[in-house]
Amino acid sequence: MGALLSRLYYYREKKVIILGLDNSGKSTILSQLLKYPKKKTMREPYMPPTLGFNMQKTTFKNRKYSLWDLSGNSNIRKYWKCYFTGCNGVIFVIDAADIGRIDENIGILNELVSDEELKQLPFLVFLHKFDKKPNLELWWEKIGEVFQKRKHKICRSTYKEESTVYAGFAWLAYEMK
Ligand SMILES: Nc1nc2c(ncn2[C@@H]2O[C@H](COP(=O)(O)OP(=O)(O)OP(=O)(O)O)[C@@H](O)[C@H]2O)c(=O)[nH]1
Ligand SMILES: [Mg+2]
Repeated sequence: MGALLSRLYYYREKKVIILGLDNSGKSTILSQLLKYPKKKTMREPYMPPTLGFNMQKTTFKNRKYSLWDLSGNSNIRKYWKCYFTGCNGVIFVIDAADIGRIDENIGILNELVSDEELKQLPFLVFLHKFDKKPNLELWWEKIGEVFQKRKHKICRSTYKEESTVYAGFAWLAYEMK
């Protein structure tokens, strides 16, 4: 009976929220995940800023997910919390080429990491737009300080390479088991 229940839980749809500052690349990453397992590289995406949120369902390696892409607009961020309930994992997307927003990113990450509803959840951080050759080491150091021993993974990503996004998501999927 216990084995059956844990199997049912394993295959139950998991809720993932995709957070990050405006223009960081959340909707682009969502569209990459929706294309899984196609390996065709994207053209430079035309993505208008998300208004409110965009929820899409997908299947990744035989398991179902609802992916909640929330707007990063500063007026909308205060409403992110409304979407935390029932969440199983968090993706945080950073425009790693925008070094001028490092403090803003780290401040928000600190708030998220200490949020009661997100406390037990695995965090996947994408250092996005690495095609622009950002200084990733600086980000790694700062983000490492935020998480310390807490469960997280940092992956670089770009619209030019789906495989990096899939590898990161595979880690999150495993941790949400
Ligand atoms: N160079 C480069 N540009 C990218 C990449 N991914 C996305 N972009 C561009 O970055 C801009 C923002 O991408 P979005 O995916 O809309 O960002 P977002 O985080 O959803 O933004 P909001 O909805 O406003 O919160 C778009 O103009 C994309 O074309 C990438 O890997 N490299
Ligand atoms: Mg968006």
